[in-house]
Amino acid sequence: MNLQRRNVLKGGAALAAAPLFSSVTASNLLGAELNTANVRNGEVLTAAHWGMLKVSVKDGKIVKSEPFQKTSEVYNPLQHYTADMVYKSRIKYPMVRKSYLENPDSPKPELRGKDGWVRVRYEDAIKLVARELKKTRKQKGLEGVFAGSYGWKSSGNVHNSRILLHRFMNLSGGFVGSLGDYSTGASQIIMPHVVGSIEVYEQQTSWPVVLENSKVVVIWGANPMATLRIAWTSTDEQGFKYFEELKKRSDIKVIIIDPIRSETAQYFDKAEWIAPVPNTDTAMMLGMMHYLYESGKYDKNFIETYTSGFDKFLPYLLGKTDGTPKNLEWASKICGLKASLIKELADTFAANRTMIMSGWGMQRAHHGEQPHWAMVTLAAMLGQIGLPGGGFGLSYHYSNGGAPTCKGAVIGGVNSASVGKFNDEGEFIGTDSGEFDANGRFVAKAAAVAGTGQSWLQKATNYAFPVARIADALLNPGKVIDHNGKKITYPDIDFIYWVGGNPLAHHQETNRLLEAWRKPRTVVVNEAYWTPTAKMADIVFPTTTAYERNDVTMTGDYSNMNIVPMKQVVEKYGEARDDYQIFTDLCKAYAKNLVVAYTDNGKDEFDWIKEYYGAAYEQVKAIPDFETDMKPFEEFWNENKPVTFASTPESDTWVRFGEFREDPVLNPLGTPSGLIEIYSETIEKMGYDDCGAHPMWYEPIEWLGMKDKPAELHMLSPHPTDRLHSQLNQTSLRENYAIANREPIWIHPKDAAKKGIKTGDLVRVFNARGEVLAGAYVTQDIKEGVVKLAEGVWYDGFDAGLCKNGSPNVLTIDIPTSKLANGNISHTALVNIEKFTGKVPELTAFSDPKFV
Ligand SMILES: Nc1nc2c(c(=O)[nH]1)N[C@H]1C(S)=C(S)[C@@H](COP(=O)(O)OP(=O)(O)OC[C@H]3O[C@@H](n4cnc5c(=O)[nH]c(N)nc54)[C@H](O)[C@@H]3O)O[C@H]1N2
Ligand SMILES: Nc1nc2c(c(=O)[nH]1)N[C@H]1C(S)=C(S)[C@@H](COP(=O)(O)OP(=O)(O)OC[C@H]3O[C@@H](n4cnc5c(=O)[nH]c(N)nc54)[C@H](O)[C@@H]3O)O[C@H]1N2
Ligand SMILES: [Mo]
Repeated sequence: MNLQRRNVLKGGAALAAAPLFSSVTASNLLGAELNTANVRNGEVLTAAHWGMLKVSVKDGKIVKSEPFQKTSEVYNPLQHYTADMVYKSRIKYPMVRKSYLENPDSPKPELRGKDGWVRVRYEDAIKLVARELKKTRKQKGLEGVFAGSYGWKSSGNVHNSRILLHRFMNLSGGFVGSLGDYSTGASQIIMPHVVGSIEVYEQQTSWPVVLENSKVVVIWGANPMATLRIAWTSTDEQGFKYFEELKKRSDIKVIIIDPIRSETAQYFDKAEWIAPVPNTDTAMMLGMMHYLYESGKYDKNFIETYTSGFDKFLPYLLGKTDGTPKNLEWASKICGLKASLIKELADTFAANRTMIMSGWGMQRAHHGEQPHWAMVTLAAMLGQIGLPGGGFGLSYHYSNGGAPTCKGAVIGGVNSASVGKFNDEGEFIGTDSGEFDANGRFVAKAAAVAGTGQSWLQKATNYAFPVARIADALLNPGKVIDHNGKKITYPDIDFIYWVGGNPLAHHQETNRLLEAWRKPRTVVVNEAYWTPTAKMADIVFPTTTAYERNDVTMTGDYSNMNIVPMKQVVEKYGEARDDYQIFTDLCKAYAKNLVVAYTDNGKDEFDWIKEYYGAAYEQVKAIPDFETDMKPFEEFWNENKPVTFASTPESDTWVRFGEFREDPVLNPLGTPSGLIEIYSETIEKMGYDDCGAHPMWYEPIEWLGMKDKPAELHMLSPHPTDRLHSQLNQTSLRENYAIANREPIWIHPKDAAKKGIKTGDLVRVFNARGEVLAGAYVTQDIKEGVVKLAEGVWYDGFDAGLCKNGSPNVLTIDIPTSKLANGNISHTALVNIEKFTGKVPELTAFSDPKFV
């Protein structure tokens, strides 16, 4: 496999594609004796999304948490709150909602989030879930069971709660899954039509190449100094190191285009900060393209050699199709920047080797397919795609894209298995790809491969729908929607099982979600904490955190830099159990012999860890002339140290689209034409009214330039600097940013003055969709007319009707980007703001719900 070109499919193939190396066991890894005992006093190495951690333990309690190593001067506060993550807002016992326990057949779902909770015995909760799941499958078929279960579950390849749930749900009879993600919903669908790959999770032109060749770096709608605090596996921290180097380089001009003067803009204090009206970047780019064309400053040769359909886009650009030339003045009126500035930017990009590093915020907006398509078209006109340090990159801000890929091995992970078959007695007898041998061992023939459309998820994907359509699907069973050229019929969901995600925080238009969430008969949630999603369940299993179990992970989604032992730091909390334990017990309660397949003949966490590590070890040993300090498993585990791999000269000098540029005939892109498609005939054939065949400016449903604005200010809800979404919201890190004990909302001094709002004030933020309380932060670091309220806030409105903690998703809009991608549009929303004058309600976001 060419490591540099591999897809880094988040949540997908990278983790789940591990073959079943059932022959590798502890006994054929010679070495020291394995020490599995917990440290009661001392330092333990583990890892989280926010990096490798050195956690100090005293008398079995966490007393300190620090980065394992120092990679740059950049401070990452997320690394210091492990103790709070173990001890705060935890669920102690299995619990069942009162009305559900009284009558699961008629459980008053409308009381979800309001009912009292009853503590039950774990064994009884297991039996209840197994029985009700079976009942739903009998009544509604597998399409009645939703287990898409989107979210940022903890690091670790064994205790991967989402895949563990899928494995259980597949083997026990199948389920409805979900398509795509919230991160790049629009981009990951449009980019394959344009450049033949998803781009957003692909390796980027390597950082050393950028630092050597780029003269201009444009950070467009990205906030890497915040978003690089974490990674999907665990951060290798390389991104900060490279951005730190970029800052030192006075010969490279940095330009930041963002309505917010983000942490990144503040870090690059000498950079130019350009603040367009939110959601208008496509118009701004069209203006630049019009200028480049008219002035003849575009790269005609590149357009002719490497792209297709420019001629069909041109009439639109020049205004021949609609009478509106997309010139500088036109763009200026929409994006609120001076025409001379837009021109100057275009000139700067054209005259210098320019790398456009884009984040994903701009595509999490209405018609979010357009900005990245327009960006690729702009980059094509600049003609630098495939040159060292030129072109565009959609992942420099995420999981350390651009950190050169290392040579070594990748750790595998638990897979989702295949859909189970049962005999007339209801006993599990095998799957399409696995059966019992004469000795009663379950043998999985083919390795199950994750990814939509693969056989293992076939039954589920027949009903799967785009992930951010969850509320729409729950509310409208049987509704047919368009999606990327296909029709999808929503299933009739009556049972939800969620692990490793917090939809009551992450999904748009919370009040609509609440209504939808109160439709199914049963909701089961595995959670460590009393999150709003746990509070909206019927049955809750308390789970361990990653610090209460043993596991293994890589760091560096692109670099594959380290293999890290994730050692259990402390004892399991209260009655918390591992997700793996819970699903193992559910298998036992569900059907005879099911557990044999689920656990692959009885494996425990160490059996899996050894298997994955062992396979990686064999892989590394098989590389000819490869020097590595990778040791047999026992030594690795006992040592309390990561295995570190190094990059190669080839990966250090790698240029995205370099081969394509060298020879587009021998190395075509994966598009129908093999070229960059500025015009897509595939999309043309779909005939959608909200996504045409070339990049276009569409007015978003709500924005500052619209007629008859339904509210005054544009709210952006970017990713939180001091959290990973809703994770860490309950920790004392919140004291550093909360204002008036609420989520802070940034507002420009002029807007604040009009409302008599000062920093520190408690404010009410509202629109037709709902209202929240927030704490005002008056600052010049935001464009006038725009407010910022970060996502990932624990919703706190079950008793109040308004969210007392300030969750922006109460105010966002639950419609899709377009029929093409059906991504969420969380950065498109207008809101009003005023000083809150009523009786201040008590914050209950982090407290237990009502127990009876
Ligand atoms: N307004 C707005 N909304 C957004 C966005 C935005 O930009 N603006 N961004 C969107 C994006 S890109 C994303 S990715 C989503 C993120 O949304 P989520 O991924 O749902 O957010 P998290 O808070 O990370 O939720 C993870 C949950 O899993 C739990 N968990 C962790 N480890 C385990 C485990 O081992 N077992 C179990 N059972 N549970 C575990 C954690 O306690 C936590 O509650 O939000 C989306 N929502
Ligand atoms: N610390 C931390 N890091 C994270 C996460 C986290 O929760 N916390 N989440 C991770 C995840 S799951 C994801 S998907 C990524 C998300 O990465 P992104 O999607 O890139 O992050 P956002 O914060 O949504 O947006 C980035 C920037 O875009 C700006 N922006 C929003 N709308 C517009 C617009 O219309 N035009 C322009 N020019 N700019 C705009 C925002 O102000 C913000 O500064 O981050 C990852 N990293
Ligand atoms: Mo995301």
